[in-house]
Amino acid sequence: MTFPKIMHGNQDLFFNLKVQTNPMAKLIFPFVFLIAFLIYGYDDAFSEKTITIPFGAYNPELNTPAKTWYEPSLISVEIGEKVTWVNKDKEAHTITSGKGSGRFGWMSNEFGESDGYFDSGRFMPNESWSFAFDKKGMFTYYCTIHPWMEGTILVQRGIPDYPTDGLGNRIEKFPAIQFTADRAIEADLTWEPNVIKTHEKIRFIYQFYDTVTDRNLSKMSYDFVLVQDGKEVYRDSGKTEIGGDFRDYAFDSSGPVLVRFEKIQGDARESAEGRTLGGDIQRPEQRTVEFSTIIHDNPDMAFHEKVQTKPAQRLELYYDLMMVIIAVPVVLFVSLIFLMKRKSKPSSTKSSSPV
Ligand SMILES: [Cu+2]
Repeated sequence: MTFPKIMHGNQDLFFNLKVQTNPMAKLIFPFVFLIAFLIYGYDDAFSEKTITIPFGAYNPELNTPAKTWYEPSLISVEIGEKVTWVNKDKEAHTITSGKGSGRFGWMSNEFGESDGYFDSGRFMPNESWSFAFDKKGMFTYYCTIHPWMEGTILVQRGIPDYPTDGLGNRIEKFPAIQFTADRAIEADLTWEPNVIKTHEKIRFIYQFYDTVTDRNLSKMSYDFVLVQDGKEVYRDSGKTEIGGDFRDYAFDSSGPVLVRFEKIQGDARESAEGRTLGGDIQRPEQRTVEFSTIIHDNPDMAFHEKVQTKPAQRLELYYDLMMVIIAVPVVLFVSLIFLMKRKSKPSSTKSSSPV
């Protein structure tokens, strides 16, 4: 379990101060949630799959509550994963690899053909039988007693339970860190879930740091780019806010992916960092960092999540708002003192010059 580096040093003092003010708190709480999720939200990648033989499977007429002979009749598992069949019918059945007779084949004395990969033998009502698949492929099976009962198991390459880079090397800890070519900026990147599957919402969370001062750099503009098979599948420009920034994305296809940040720079007008890290960058390619990882096929084929979102609200507006809220009273207060001093001066000269 790795703890994400969201804040550096005195940054969290600033963070806490901001949380106490109401509109800011509303926006920062999702970030706090996010951090909590990162720490506790590890989900188990490996689980055992169960297939039920429903009541009525013994009857090929389909006039029983059974809608399929094996429920579900098609599932996808990973290599090494165990599948358990539970007999909820009133008769004994078998799980035998090979080809069944089809719905009506039994009428013409076809009883299916076993291929010898696996065979449960007869197992009785309320009993179960398990098999761990050790090779990739599509495997059909049937019941030797009721050959119209057919099912299919799709066995896919295993998904590691740890994150890797694009070459399959294990990423030991998050955030992953990269530096720009000019060594001016450190980019920290975490993604959740750590192991990425297709059709599932992935959250990329990142921060930029000044390599000299180790300060968290807010208000840095950048392009966030995802590249798969040499093609850009997503591009969005953004600006880091307090504590960093994030993007959500769901991948359609599996394979290696590049997560790239381009043209990372500050705004010269806005901050001291801006002057050193922003302004006129001669060669924007010097301000690119690239991370890589692998997208795995989602074994849950019924699952589709279409997400391509970015933070709904920008903190920037609130920065400006805070500036007004703080700056206006300060200016008023200072000018009030100034006015009082000016008023007191002429009155003193008046009284001291009666002649
Ligand atoms: Cu059977």
